[in-house]
Amino acid sequence: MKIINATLRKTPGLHTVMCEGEHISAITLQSAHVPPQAGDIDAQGQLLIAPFVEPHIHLDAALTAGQPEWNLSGTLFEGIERWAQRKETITHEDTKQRAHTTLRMLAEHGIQHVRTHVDVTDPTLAALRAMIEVREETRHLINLQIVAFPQEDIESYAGGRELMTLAVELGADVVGGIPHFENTREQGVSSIKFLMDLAERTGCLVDVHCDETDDPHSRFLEVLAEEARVRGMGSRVTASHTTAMGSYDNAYCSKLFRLLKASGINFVSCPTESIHLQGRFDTFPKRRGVTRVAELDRAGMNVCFGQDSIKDPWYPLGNGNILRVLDAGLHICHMMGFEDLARSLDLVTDNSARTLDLGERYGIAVGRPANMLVLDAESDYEAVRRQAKARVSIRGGKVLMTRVPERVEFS
Ligand code: 17E
Ligand code: FE2
Repeated sequence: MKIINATLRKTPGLHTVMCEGEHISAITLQSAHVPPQAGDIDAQGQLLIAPFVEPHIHLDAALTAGQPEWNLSGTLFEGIERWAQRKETITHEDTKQRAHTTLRMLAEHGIQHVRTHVDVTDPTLAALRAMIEVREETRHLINLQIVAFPQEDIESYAGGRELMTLAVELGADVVGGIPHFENTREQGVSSIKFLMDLAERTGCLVDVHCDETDDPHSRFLEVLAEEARVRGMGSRVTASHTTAMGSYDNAYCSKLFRLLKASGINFVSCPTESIHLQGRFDTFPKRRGVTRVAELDRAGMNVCFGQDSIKDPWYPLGNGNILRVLDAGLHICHMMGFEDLARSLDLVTDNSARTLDLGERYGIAVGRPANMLVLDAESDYEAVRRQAKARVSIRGGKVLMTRVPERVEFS
């Protein structure tokens, strides 16, 4: 396979990218636009990028909004209650079917790597067992990482530690946590020590729902970062949400940032989700309830954007389009300066791939898997402004999907 007339991010000129089998075999700079020959994919000067990444979604809960009741307060806590009701009725087939439908939506939007949290506070682990099958059944579309996520806590839930351990034995890739939701601060701290031990022992990655609250006293991030630093595990550890950081005062944050940087951990922000769920206990002025994305980024830390939900008890909208989240996130996080816009796709591609620890399994470079998108835009700026879609999605050196651009005709 050969892709011609491609614009690569951060590299001037038009390029030809050759694939052999499932890998990229050559990348050459063209001296001019070249005419297509039979079988070539002509990027027509538009961006050829590594696939979009979804670093944070809850596939087990997707498409269950309103079942059996809607979240009327819009809080995280009512979401957890509504989900506990729906969880009683989940089945293996129901979970698989909703996960397959949702993954297809993600693939349609050019996503080829997904990290999903799956609730393991269920004595039967029904959703986890289903998702492990889905991970195999969807390999042609995407690579799926499964997080053992203790939605109703590790320490405050009966058998929580055993369920986490069993989930990893059954094949979870990543260890999760939710320290801010444990009954006490001490349980939050001990849940982090437990989950870091589990990950270190088993070689799993770590992704913790951490301080997803507007409570400025929720300070589990420092505990997670220090555990990661001391164990030398930073690049394998992610703190998701960290919305309390939007409420920390600057004096504390300036000390915290020193530790965060030394730890080398990754950050995921879900800006559409957080702008919806947080700020719910404020009147006016009302907090944005989102972590310090621009500040983390400017301090040289790795931060990316995720969707979190599609039509679930926490969030009623969503459609798989990560550029919608990028658009909203850039607004919410005050990242609309030209320099931010001009590299905005980092937040949904390279930074997310680093969070997922994909290493050489990701990126447009010789020897790496031939997974790529031709986007309907010539720059990051235009891609986010126009909510550009993937025209072609290439996976393993073959065309996975093509999109016929919509045509508008005035009469
Ligand atoms: N569970 C949770 O604790 N937080 C969220 N944002 C979602 C599920 C979607
Ligand atoms: Fe989440």
